[in-house]
Amino acid sequence: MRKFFITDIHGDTKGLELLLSKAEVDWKQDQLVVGGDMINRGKDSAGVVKHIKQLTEKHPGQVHALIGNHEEMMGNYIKHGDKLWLSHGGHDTLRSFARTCPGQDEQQALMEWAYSLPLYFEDEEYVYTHAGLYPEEPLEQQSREILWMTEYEFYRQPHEPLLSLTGGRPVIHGHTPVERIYFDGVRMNCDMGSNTYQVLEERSLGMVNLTEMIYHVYRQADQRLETRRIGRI
Ligand SMILES: [Mn+2]
Repeated sequence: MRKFFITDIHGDTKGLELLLSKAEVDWKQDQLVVGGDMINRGKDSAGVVKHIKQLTEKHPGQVHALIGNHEEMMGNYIKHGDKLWLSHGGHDTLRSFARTCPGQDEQQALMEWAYSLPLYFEDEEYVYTHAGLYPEEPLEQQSREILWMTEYEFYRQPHEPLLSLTGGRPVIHGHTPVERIYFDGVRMNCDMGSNTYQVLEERSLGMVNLTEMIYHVYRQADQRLETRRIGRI
């Protein structure tokens, strides 16, 4: 059994599909965790959500999807009319859902699934979440503010309280684009800036193989796939 993590897909169905086949995920035994921010910015938000939802239904217990701050914004718009989402690509995402889902009900159900996902997932080795964790709050009582935690805020926390919160397990996350994936023994940021990174050439989607400590990178500018070793710091 191998463990995979992908996060911040941001509407790139093609990248997602290429990485899934490149990683040769064995759906009989491997585990895949999706770290949130499936939607906004890219062209096919609804396609990504639909694909991930299908994977969780086909392989329950093996595929686990988490909420990101972009799904949170969508939920706040749908439930409370909070317009923040619209300035983060919500208009295009609404159109994408309308295109992808034949009926209003299906559209509603797909969106609701995405914004009702849990804040974290844990296994015996790792804790997975979108952006970060507050060491002073128990895992099951984390504030929803963790979805917005900046890399600066998360990485300035000392190691010990964080590891005592997780029972010694490192935290696997996304949220802030990075060009390379590094592991400091406590945290690993796997967001490679899909449809987000300021520098066009650096916009990528990463599929992390935590078992072999490697990651596959799909570079959006030239549509190339690369495999790299996770850096240790
Ligand atoms: Mn993101």
